[in-house]
Amino acid sequence: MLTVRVRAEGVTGEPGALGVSGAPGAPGGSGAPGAPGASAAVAKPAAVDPRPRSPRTLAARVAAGVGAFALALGLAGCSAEKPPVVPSDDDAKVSITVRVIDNSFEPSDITIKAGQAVSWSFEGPSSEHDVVAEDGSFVSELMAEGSYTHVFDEAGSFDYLCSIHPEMRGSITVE
Ligand SMILES: [Cu+2]
Repeated sequence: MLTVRVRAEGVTGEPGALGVSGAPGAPGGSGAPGAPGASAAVAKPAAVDPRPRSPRTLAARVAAGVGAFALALGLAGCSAEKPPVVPSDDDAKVSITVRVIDNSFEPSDITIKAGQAVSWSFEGPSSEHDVVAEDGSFVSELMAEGSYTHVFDEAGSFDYLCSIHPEMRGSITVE
């Protein structure tokens, strides 16, 4: 290791000092002794290297595994966990309209009275979104435009989100 470092330093110094004549000689000279020197050097710490290498490999495997799990969970979250769509109450008189835009509900937290209707206006513009109540009481389809309306007959607090953008969250408080 030390010899390699010294040679490397010498090589780096030579090109600057010797200029053109040193340049072609330095790469060839450093490459030839460098390769066997490195392999020889690696052969000795090879017994030691597996320790740092195997953790790296394990870490890589774990990372890959985590990624696979995340993908699996993500896929499961998109397809399996979304409750069935609840038909929109299109004929209801809308009390409050929530804008659904990339990527938020505005306003995200609203308070209404029992019997009032909330309408979500899907405005995109670059992505489809949906409204999914955590208790499944109101669930829209993925939409890029149009609206979804739900009448809240019972008091309570209803949290909801967009199934493909978990950071899109909102809540309806019904008094
Ligand atoms: Cu969304």
